[in-house]
Amino acid sequence: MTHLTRRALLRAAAAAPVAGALGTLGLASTARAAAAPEFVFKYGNNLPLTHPLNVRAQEAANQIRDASKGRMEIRIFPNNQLGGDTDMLAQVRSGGIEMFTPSALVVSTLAPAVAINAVGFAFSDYSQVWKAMDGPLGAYVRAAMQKAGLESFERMWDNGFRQTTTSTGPIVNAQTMRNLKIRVPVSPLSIDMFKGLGAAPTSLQFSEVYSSLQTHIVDAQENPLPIVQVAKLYEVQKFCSLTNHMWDGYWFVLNQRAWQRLPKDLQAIASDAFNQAALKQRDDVRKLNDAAVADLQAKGLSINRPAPDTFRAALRQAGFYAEWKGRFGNQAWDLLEQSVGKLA
Ligand code: X2X
Repeated sequence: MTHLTRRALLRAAAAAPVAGALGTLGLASTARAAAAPEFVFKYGNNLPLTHPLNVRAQEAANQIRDASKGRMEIRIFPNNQLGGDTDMLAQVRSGGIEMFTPSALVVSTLAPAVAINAVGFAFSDYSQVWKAMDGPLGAYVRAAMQKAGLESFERMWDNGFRQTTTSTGPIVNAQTMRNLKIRVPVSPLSIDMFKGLGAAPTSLQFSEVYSSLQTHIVDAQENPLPIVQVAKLYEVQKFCSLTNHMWDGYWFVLNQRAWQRLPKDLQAIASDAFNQAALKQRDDVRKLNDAAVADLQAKGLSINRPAPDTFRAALRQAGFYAEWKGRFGNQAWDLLEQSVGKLA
């Protein structure tokens, strides 16, 4: 027996129809080890467990465990347990974690093209969004991520149309954005856009948003309503203005080496599970959004609906669209305009 490697023992144990039979050879503990998964993927994200992203990702993880007969396990680390977005992006590239769901805004610090979906006031509704992101624009962006060393599943997950909350007063037009101390994600596009609107934006990781609002390091933030709900931002904000200023989604990205090491059958099981879960998650977010205004009002937020024209005009005047068309390049910009119409 001494020439048998641990790996060979594991294989033998895995092949044994009745693991207990190995007990007679004194291998009971090895047989137990054989039940351990061959592939463990650590998955980090920045959202509370109650967000549909975590609920559906856990379902996908269970499905993968069952369909792979225990060969693959996804371990979820929600709510910035492994660090903020910038930390997790570094970890998924180095292989410290295998999976991460960054917002497109955040991936753009690595692959600038990825933020194209977040151009201000580009998408007007979800039918435009999913046609583009499940179609040519999404394919373009995934190729850009791959060049930067990140694999991704086909289906993007929803974050939502971003809205503006403040502790100071409602945003009713571009004028009321003037000098607003607003937190935005770590993303050049967000910074530039809010500067174009006349505000005074600061980039902070999501892990710092609640406390920076609470201590008035910033007076405002912008996020889709389901995030305002699950992260309880209504506790530290008074006004919510439905600015709908950009659509944001999460890419499910994977460390390239870890993905390539995964046998084809497990790749198929994992991508099927996560792509199906994405569609359910989109539906969850839609339902949450439908009910969110009434819920947030009941929790004390004062809600208003500003018209978009003054914001668009301010961005045009600031040269925002011309600047970002140049940065994204004609090919990406054309793909976006094919979905939403002429922008500038
Ligand atoms: O950081 C944010 O605001 C969030 C939660 O929307 C993102 O992940 C970009």
